[in-house]
Amino acid sequence: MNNQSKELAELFLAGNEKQALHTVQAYLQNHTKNELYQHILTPAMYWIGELWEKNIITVADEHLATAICDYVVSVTEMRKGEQTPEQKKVMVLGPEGEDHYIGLKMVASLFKENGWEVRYLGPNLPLGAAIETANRWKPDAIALSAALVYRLPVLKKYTEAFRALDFKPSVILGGRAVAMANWPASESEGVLIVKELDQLKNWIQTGKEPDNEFDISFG
Ligand code: B12
Repeated sequence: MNNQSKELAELFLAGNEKQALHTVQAYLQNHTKNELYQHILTPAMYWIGELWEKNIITVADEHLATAICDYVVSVTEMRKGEQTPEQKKVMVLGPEGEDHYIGLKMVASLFKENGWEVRYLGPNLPLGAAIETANRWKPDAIALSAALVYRLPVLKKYTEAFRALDFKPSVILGGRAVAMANWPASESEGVLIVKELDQLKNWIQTGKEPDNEFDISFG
């Protein structure tokens, strides 16, 4: 982990919201938001996860750190891009049972920065509610996140349901569990499996799909 991530993680754990925001804003003067999310905040939170797993910090420390991370992501989020009739739309959500949502917020922020209209529906959204909103709003894409490997079957269920919609939205899958999965490649037309935010940004800007060595089997 780099020094900036460590410094920020320590500020999160110390509950130092003001200094954390200051550090992030200074970093953003010569880096992109994508770099901040992927290279600074994500390693900081992963490190906090390790400290938590090893009982070096308590669950309360982790909650405090997460709340401050959530706060800095919200403050640094910026809407850019004109509202046009052709503006693309994305729905961003976590499936039922999934409580982790900082990554999802980063994804929503990246879409907004690139001029997409975003409906951020948060984590733990029942499938029926997601389908109902999708049918009403008809997004071009639906982005889903899973942090825990045992969530992958639920992710598969949501993906299949979204791909069965008559307007065929692209389904984008990401998150720690998805990045760690290493299953045999198979046909998954219209489903994009994204390991990190750089790949998402590239897809948003160029339409180029990630060239990962693995894929998730939907067979
Ligand atoms: C904070 C936290 C929590 C908080 C979440 C609150 C919140 N607001 O999100 C709370 C306390 C609720 C929680 C609960 C649990 N957690 Co937790 N949690 C974490 C922690 C410390 C940080 C998560 C985080 O914010 N990471 C930072 C974000 C930015 O990373 P990310 O989600 O991976 O996102 C990045 C990419 O993956 C990508 N991305 C993410 N989503 C998407 C989607 C798309 C479409 C795309 C393109 C990209 C993308 O973008 C991000 C940018 O880099 C992690 C540690 C870790 N390694 O992540 C543990 C961790 C994930 N949790 C863990 C566990 C075990 C749990 C619990 C089961 C604990 C328990 N016994 O109750 C529960 C399960 C809750 C549930 N039902 O989902 C374990 C999982 C271990 C495993 N074997 O899989 C971890 C790894 C901690 C650990 N080291 O043990 N957790």
